[in-house]
Amino acid sequence: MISIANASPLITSINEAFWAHEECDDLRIEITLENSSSVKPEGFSLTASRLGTAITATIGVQVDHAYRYALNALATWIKSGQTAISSNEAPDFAIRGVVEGFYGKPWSHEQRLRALKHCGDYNMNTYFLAPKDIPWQRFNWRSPFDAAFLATTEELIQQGHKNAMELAVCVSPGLSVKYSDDADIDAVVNRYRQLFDLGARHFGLLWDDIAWELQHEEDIARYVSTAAAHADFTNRVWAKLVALDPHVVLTLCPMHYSGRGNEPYLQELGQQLHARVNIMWTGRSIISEYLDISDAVIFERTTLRPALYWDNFPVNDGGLQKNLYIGPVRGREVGLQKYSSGLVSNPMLQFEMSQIPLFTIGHYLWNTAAYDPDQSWENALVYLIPNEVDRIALRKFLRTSMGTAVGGDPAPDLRQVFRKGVTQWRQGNLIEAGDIFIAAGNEIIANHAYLLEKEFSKPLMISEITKWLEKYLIGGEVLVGLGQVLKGCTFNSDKGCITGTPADQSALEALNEQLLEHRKNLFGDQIEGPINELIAELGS
Ligand code: LOG
Repeated sequence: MISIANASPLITSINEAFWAHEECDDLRIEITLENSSSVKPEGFSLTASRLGTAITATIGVQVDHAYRYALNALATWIKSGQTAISSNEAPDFAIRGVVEGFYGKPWSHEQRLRALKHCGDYNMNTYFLAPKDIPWQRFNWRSPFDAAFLATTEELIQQGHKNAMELAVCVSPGLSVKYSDDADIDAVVNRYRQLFDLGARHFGLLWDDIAWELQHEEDIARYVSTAAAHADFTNRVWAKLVALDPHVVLTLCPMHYSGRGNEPYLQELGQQLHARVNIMWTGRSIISEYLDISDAVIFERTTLRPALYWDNFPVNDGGLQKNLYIGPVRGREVGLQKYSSGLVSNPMLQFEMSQIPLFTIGHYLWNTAAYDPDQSWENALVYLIPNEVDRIALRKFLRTSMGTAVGGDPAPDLRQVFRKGVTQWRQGNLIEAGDIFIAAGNEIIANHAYLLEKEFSKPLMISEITKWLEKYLIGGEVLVGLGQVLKGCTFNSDKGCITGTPADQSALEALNEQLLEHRKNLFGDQIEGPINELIAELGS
């Protein structure tokens, strides 16, 4: 039972939605609200203590939705089993969240509803809805949203509010817009007004992945550059939008969204664009291994506002579909929030798997200095896979694809296997070396079978990674094969190298071929690399 005194309607709905998901039936939780002046915007103060099954908590917030972050902290503390807590926290980044902006099959409505709840759990506050391959987004943007779209979007907006999340629906007119045409301004504003009426207050206008040159005679006559057209069009939209409500937020994705941050387009756009419009930026590259302060400073000087990062991690669309980016986010600098208005992550096509990196991104955005990628990753698994045996099993698989997009070792455990195995074979202990690989391979084969059991507690996760699980099994079999070949070879101690028959060599080649044939990536190059070396050695 949870009772809360003096709550606003928003806090009440956040409270109800939150405890509907938490298992705390045996607890009596009493929460007192105080309007605390000691907390920062979006921060909270929380003191709580436990006496048997009775929990008494006092929460202070400046803005209502921050109450959700206090509840997250309260629930974490309850699970920790400690008897008292006293904390006063606030997020580092102002805008924290997701941009569903990838090419390919968008997330479903059900997934989005769940995403909004998850993002609330990750202390995020913003969800940009910007799926690329859906007609309403980039192709028929001139027509108003239809009733079916509005109905599902209203549900998303409300689910967002219950979870401290703002849904920012985006419009991408760039493929066919006539910048000088007022009718096109009205078309965009009409859509925003429809969303505004549903309760939306943050809107997106995206100019990414479009033609760089002006297309229409009227536009060429009116504008000196595409940047000038983008600034003018957006400013005209902004003027109408802000007339609806002075507190609205507009975020723009520029046409040049990656690079050094001092490109002429960005400079022109930044100088002409209304100061309150956010500009997105993916950093130095489309997929940036690092997002750092020195680049952020250049961007801010150029565009006269801090970057709102569109972070293309862990996205795996287009040519990246063979990869699963399921490691923690890395390479985002401590303190970056001082030079940035926020960061939103473009996730993978795989909704369930995306939750792992997103959880870690939530940690980073809340407190960059305290962010520990490896620890946060382990916490993500505890949050997502409560069953411990299943978690351990899935963890073994996950640790064969820890992501290379933002650094980190793709297969850290397998690296250790190869270190041990290769050390043995260099010393001439081929039987021991072979056994190491056979054991590792058999462990993978058994774990693969376990993950595919009907009773596995996370079937949705498994169904997203079927193709990678095929590769996982192949990897296990190849390791066993490698071990068997090694055990049949001899060590020539004069030359200090392994000798084998041509049949051994072609057996190894066949094993490598098996791995290469499968189109999904797993294990980094941990297996192929050493096998190739061994093939060369046998032939020398
Ligand atoms: C697209 C994005 C896509 C991503 C990764 C931005 C601003 N736009 O290169 O929709 O998911 O790359 O492929 C993009 O990043 N353009």
